[in-house]
Amino acid sequence: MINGYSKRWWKEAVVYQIYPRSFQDSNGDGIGDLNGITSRLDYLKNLGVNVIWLSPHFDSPNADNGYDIRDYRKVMTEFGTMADFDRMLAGIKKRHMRLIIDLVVNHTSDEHKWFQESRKSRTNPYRDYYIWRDGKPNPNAPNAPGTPPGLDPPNNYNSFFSGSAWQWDETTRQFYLHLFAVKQPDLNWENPKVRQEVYSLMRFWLDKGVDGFRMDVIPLISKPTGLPDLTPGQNAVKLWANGPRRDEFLQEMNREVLSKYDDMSVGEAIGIDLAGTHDIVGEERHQLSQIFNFDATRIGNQGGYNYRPLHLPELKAVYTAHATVLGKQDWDTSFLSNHDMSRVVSRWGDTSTPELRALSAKLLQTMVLTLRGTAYLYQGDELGMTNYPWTKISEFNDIEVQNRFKTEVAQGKLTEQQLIAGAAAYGRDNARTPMQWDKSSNAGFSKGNHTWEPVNPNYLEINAADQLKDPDSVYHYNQRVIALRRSDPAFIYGDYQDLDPTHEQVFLYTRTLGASSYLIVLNFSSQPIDYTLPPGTQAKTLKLGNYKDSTDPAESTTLHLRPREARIYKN
Ligand code: TEU
Ligand code: CA
Repeated sequence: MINGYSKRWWKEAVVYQIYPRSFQDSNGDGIGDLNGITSRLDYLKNLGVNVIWLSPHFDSPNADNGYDIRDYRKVMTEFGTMADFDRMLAGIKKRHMRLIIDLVVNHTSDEHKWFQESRKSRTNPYRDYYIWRDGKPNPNAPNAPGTPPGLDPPNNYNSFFSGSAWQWDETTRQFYLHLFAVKQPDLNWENPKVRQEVYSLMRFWLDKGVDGFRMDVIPLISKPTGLPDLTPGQNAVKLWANGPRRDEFLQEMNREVLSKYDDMSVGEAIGIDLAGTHDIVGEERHQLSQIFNFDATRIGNQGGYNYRPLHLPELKAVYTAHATVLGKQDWDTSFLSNHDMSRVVSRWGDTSTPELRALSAKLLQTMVLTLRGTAYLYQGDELGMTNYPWTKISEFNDIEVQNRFKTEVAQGKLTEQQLIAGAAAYGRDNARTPMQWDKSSNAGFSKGNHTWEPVNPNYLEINAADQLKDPDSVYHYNQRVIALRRSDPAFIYGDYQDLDPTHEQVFLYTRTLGASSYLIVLNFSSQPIDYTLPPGTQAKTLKLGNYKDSTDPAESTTLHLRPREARIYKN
């Protein structure tokens, strides 16, 4: 035990998320692949990350870029073969890194053989692998495309990807549930056969040497009893994420699989608030190791792609709440980005000049790497990669954008320009443009003449090759912060305290473990600030900063902070 926490490898990890489609193409088809990842393992090892989270690599028709799985035991053809996977895994292990893969078992692809069988007849043995219901008679039914005259869907649930969450199937004249795309039918976890199929596929990958799972929308697996209509104003995701058998299923998964391996599990816990976190991650609950709780990253979200500007005290309040509500039995995560979000430096940094962009990227990564919990970095953030300059609806690959265009824009709820502006600022495609490796064509991502997402034209200014040669680059700065974090357990198991919760520009907090205490100072504004430390606060030895030099002598009580300046002091 350290400071009341049990010591675990996954608590000390710095995880790097790879979205394989956009990481490195090795065969010139413009799509990233597993051999491409293998060719970049030294880059990751040298960065200092020690766990890789691989977004889905399984066989998929890519309705949702791999989050619609057609065969859980087959590698997606575009990504390579099982031999390529084994070679990648061996390369990861050889470098003393670990691999967690993406477990997407709330739903499958509609092309999965289970669903192909399920939809054949109401008596098919696979029928109850999914959630089928009769429609509700309604003589005035709007007869939406694909639904029969005189019937409404079984209830009023809407999909995350626009439109009803129910799809009519003419063959058996019932609707099936899909909380996401039509091509992503929800599995029926009430069916013990489904659960055993999931546990079996989990063992298949764990027995190959995989070190655990990121679990896609895992709180949604237990559907509300009777699938009742949502009442006006009711939060659908909260209802779906807190079903009656969720914890029972997760405890069964832990008992039958997770507890039998030295693995980690991180749940993508949409719909779970801080108060509900212990139920899933508490060590005595024997469910998951940790969850992604989106309190921080969803700050300012006003629905869809509408966000208020970041108000720093609101963000600080989230971290203090986590530090006070979560006990020593509950492990947290620290992240600001993933494949479902815009680039964090464009979202919460200043990209108006190359200098401010680099400073902002370093500042944001400093925060992720010094807050409480397992740290997660998203591919490209270690370079300060930015949003792409989207201009047309047709440029967006994301089904979320395309479906909003087909529904909300078609229905006049928002204009095409509004959708383009929203998706350009906050859409998921921003995180999915190809990694920017060097100045060669397609930023070194692909030797092909077409890439599946456009390469950001700023690859000439932002690319790994240039940054590997520049000791003051965002990449090397990340390397130094990761090394500092790894050098002292205070950053892992230390207590957290916010020393100035109301300040609107400066984030000032400590990480303390016994005699070891660090002061982290972050100027979130692009203006210089003469910041007087709260009484009794010390800034003794500057260990690391995102400016080349420090203007303030040791033990200063007023810090002359420069725009987007980050400093880590050891006291
Ligand atoms: O994301 C679930 C999820 O909540 C996101 O769809 C989010 O609501 C949305 O993107 C906000 O813009 C997981 C995966 O991370 C995502 O890539 C998949 O599309 C989704 O589940 C379905 O598998
Ligand atoms: Ca390829």
